[in-house]
Amino acid sequence: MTGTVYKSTGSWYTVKSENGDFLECRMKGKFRIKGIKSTNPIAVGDIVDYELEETSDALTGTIHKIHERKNYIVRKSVNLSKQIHIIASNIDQVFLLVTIDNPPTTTSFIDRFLVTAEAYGIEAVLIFNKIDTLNDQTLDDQLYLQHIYQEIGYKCLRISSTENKGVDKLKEMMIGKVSMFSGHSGVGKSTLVNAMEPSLHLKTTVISEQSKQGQHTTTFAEMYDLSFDARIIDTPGIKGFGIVDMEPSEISGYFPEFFKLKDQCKFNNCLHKEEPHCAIKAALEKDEIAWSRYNSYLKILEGDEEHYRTDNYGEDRAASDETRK
Ligand SMILES: Nc1nc2c(ncn2[C@@H]2O[C@H](COP(=O)(O)OP(=O)(O)OP(=O)(O)O)[C@@H](O)[C@H]2O)c(=O)[nH]1
Ligand SMILES: [Mg+2]
Ligand SMILES: [Zn+2]
Repeated sequence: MTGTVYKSTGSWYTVKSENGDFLECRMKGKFRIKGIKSTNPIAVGDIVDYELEETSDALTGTIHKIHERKNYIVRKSVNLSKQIHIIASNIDQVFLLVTIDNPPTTTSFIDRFLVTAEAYGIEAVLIFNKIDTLNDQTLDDQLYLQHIYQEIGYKCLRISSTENKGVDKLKEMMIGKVSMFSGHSGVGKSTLVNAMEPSLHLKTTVISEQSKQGQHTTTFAEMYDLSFDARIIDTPGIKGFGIVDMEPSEISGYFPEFFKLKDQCKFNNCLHKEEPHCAIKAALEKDEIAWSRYNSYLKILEGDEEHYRTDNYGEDRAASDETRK
């Protein structure tokens, strides 16, 4: 039998069968995807084959095959093994929720996320959430950020999940698709799912008054069928985003505004650092490329890891704050 993984808690997977029933399944044997070593062999969104298993008290299943993934999105775990964690698979688009100050989202975090989405060929859309909370200063910051990303070509939405502003436009973009919400803890991912589908009553928690950080309320990625022919994967908040190893020469290809110009650099192996006649540096000087983007690029090039606090992906973290650019 074939079904889709809607939730994974580590050892158990909730699978939706083709006729719409949900079944708790375990994994049989070991799964490896060619070349990658992930902390989770099966991810939400995976299409799997399973067999029914009747025990004395419950009907469960065992998964014995994962169908080839159309795509998947991963982040690197920061424990020593440098394993990767598959956040979700077979998704049509990913929405990154950004808040300006409650909690703060850095451009470095946004850019790491976007680079990963580009690398895995998944369309990313930015959602500026909590627009109802903006004051004069933070409104300027928000509009400036939106301007930067729109210029590059990323779609941006302005939403208030609690006041239901901008939600209809988002729903329209989700029809007929599998979407994923990502972003720091506390940006309002689950609140936004509730705004679209109040009957789900997903758990949400106020952010900490003191630290301005979320409280890691959602603990497992989970997919939900929505009443308007859409599916959404709500995910646990992520603190930092480790980029899966890339060759230095390929990184600028995942910055669309760099990619457009790089043929005009004098050297075809230009890394856009100190090289003469670099089209990217020239564009930067003319303010045609944002400094925040260039700084993110340099950080990724240097292999700078973002530092992490504990989040819900079960990894060891070094506690350190990212600074907002
Ligand atoms: N004012 C305002 N508050 C919001 C908005 N969206 C979410 N919140 C609040 O932000 C807090 C955190 O929301 P959650 O939905 O739990 O955040 P989350 O992104 O799911 O967090 P994790 O599950 O921890 O990753 C809650 O108190 C929400 O009510 C919004 O648009 N405006
Ligand atoms: Mg949540
Ligand atoms: Zn260059």
